[in-house]
Amino acid sequence: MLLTFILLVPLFFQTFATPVETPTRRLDLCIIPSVRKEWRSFSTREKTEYFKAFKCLANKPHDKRLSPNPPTPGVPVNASASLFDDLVYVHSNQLEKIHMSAIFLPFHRWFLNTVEQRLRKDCGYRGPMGYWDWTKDASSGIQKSSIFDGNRDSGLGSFGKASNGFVVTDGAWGGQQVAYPTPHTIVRNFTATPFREGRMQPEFINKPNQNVNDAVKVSVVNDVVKGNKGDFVKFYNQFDELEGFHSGVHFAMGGDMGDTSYSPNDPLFFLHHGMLDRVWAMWQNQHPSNKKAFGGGSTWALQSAEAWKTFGPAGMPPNIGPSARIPNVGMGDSVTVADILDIRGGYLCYSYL
Ligand SMILES: *[C@@H]1O[C@H](CO)[C@@H](O)[C@H](O)[C@H]1NC(C)=O
Ligand SMILES: *[C@@H]1O[C@H](CO)[C@@H](O)[C@H](O)[C@H]1NC(C)=O
Ligand SMILES: [Cu+2]
Repeated sequence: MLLTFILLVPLFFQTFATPVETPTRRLDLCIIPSVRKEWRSFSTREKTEYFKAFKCLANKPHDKRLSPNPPTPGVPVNASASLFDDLVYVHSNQLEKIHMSAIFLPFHRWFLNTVEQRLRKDCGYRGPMGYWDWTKDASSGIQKSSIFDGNRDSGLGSFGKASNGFVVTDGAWGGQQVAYPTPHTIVRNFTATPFREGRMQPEFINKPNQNVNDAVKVSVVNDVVKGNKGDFVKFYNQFDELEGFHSGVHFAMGGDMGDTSYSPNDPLFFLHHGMLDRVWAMWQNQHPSNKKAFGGGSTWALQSAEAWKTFGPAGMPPNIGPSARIPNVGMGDSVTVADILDIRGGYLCYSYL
């Protein structure tokens, strides 16, 4: 204890002696982690502040640092779009590199943190970040979750109506204009059986009748978290099974959430991915050999049914390790996977309640 103190004190002062902000990364101590909590434990005021901050990003001008190389196919950068849209663009830009590949979890951890930092620095947001623990809704049906609240200031909004193309008209984000891939307002078209309804090419699907409410059960999450000791590839293959809780929830929501490239248009994305990041952190905390475990393919195997069968979610070679750089598309810090493996590791500083 005393030794720890002696070692930490000089480090503490050194942190203040060197500039805290650098163009690439911060290396300060994580003394007061920012909190991420379940959406239902936000107060109404906290929910309202959360959406106010997102709307603030949607009212900020385009950030010229956004630098796709190359641009998302068929979707050039729109200089009249907002800072919020820029962040959505970052997610769309490297579709097949950052989904169903080893870097999926690190990229999305970095992405959530980058959005959080923009909410705080550009929009003065001081509240918590959130997650949607869908395991709480598995038995009643996720579409009946109380999170789909239509309140204009504090609600995530409900589902659109068929007669109106499933456009979301209520909640704080209903009617909000987003720019990518083309200007629109968000859509949610729910089905509990997205694979039976062809929302993913059938050649990749092993369980066409999978019901999303079976994929989000607490027992499913427990299996993923408690198993796969020390083996990131095995863990991630089970975590991101195509019919599982990650893709299952996206495709079940349909509309914007069902679009792998542009799903962050719907603020539900950030709560869903908060939960996914939390599940990864739970696995990391389950065993010392899980903490720094990382590896796998660098691009998705969704190019052919054969590649998918061979490689699965953890992706195709060339393989990458912790020194791989997270593609930031000019936005946010440029960091490696190693920098974000610990959510309280200095560069990142948050914790899940
Ligand atoms: C660019 O974004 C603005 C603001 O959302 C929108 O009005 C405009 O139509 C967009 N242009 C294109 C070509 O999509
Ligand atoms: C809504 O989902 C159903 C079933 O998956 C599909 O047939 C329909 O085309 C979708 N409609 C819209 C507007 O997305
Ligand atoms: Cu994604």
